[in-house]
Amino acid sequence: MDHNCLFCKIINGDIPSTKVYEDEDVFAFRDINPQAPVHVLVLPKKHIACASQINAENSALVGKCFEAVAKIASAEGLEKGFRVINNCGKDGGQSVMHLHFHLIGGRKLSEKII
Ligand code: DGP
Repeated sequence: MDHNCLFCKIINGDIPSTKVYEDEDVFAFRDINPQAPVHVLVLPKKHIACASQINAENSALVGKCFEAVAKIASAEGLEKGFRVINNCGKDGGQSVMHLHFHLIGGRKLSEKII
């Protein structure tokens, strides 16, 4: 745990959140500023600052996050599809430096970024 990290504090229960999923390695909660009817942040419990820090030692946790994405999407009724977004670093628009994936859905999403 990084004691200066907002998301580590949420995972640890020091800051409240609306949890939607938890297992040994992954935690997921609703975004405070939802951009769609379903907007869940899915993250590894282990503090990894951003996607540029993914390596051979920790990449399995990314797979675990995407296993959770599939489970949450099913539980949230997103059979028609959804979008997963990761912002990395300053130019990528990342505001909280704990690796996380935005799971967004529940409506027809607008214009693609790429
Ligand atoms: P990003 O910009 O990709 O780093 O996304 C950070 C997201 O985290 C942003 O969509 C808002 C959300 N967020 C920030 N602080 C809190 C909080 O205290 N609680 C919850 N639930 N979400 C938060």
